[in-house]
Amino acid sequence: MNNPSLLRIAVQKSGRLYEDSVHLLKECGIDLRNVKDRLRTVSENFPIEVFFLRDDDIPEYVEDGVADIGIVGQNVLGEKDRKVNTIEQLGFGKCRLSIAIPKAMPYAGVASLQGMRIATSYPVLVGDFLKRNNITASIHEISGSVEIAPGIGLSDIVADLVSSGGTLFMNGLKEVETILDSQAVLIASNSLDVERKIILEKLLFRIRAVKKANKSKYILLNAPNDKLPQILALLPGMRSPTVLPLAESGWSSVHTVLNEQEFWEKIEKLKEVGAEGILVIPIEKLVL
Ligand code: PRT
Ligand code: ZN
Repeated sequence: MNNPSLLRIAVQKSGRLYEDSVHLLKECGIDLRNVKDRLRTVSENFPIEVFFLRDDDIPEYVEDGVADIGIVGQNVLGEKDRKVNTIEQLGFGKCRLSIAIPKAMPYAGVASLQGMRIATSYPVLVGDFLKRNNITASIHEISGSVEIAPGIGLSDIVADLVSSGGTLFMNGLKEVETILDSQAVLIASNSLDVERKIILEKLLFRIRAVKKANKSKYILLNAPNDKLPQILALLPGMRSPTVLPLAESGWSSVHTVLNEQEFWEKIEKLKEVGAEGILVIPIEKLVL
């Protein structure tokens, strides 16, 4: 019998998602000791048990209820087509599944893919893409080193994951179509009992606080009082910015939280309207 008071999470055992997955759990305040070289571990301060698995197997384990939740790339999820719920995008493991062709090959849109031999580890996603676009092409499923396939005559073109584009470039290939944009997501079984749902809610609450914190910065700046209206007009704040008098009369200290996306633009504008001594501090957790 499984201990019903533990939420079982499946994460990648080693590979590109391992570090970020374990880091996220740790940022959520979950103690995981001796995770290296272990297949499972139970946290000492949160009711969670972690299973370390190959990423390809995670959707199946979660569908079957062997694990309650899991962290996996949307690319794997799309390829495996398992009945699980996607409950949160996690913002790491970002990549795209793209079609790439030899640099010298002419390309005039998807019609150019007609009749091609495509090497890929994602036959389902690629097959769907071809069908949507009314293209007939042959798919050669290979499990790794896809990018060398055209060079050794195994295929004409490839469909593979791309992040920086460096691997394609080094193999003389160019990206021509994006099939899927992907990132790591939290998935959950359809049949969680009430007790595990409650633990999952607690975990999700923490994950969202960590994500918000990672996207935000705490800003402190000094402002001459006569410039305060213009400075405050630039700042959103959570309620409103905090304004405190400085020891030097005529000056105030302004504290607020800024979103990562608008950060640089705001900082430049704040300087233009008279803000000085701008201090930027990372936020560990943000609970709204
Ligand atoms: O052993 P296991 O089966 O668990 O791992 P794996 O070898 O199948 O997967 P792994 O660890 O390579 O990747 C795990 C997940 O990371 C993937 O399923 C994606 O969701 C995500 N991810 C993010 C990537 C990449 N970025 C990525 N760049 N997965 C693979 N790549 C490979 C790509 O296949 C190509 O070979 O990196 C190369 C391209 O990278 P760039 O930067 O040169 O474009
Ligand atoms: Zn894998």
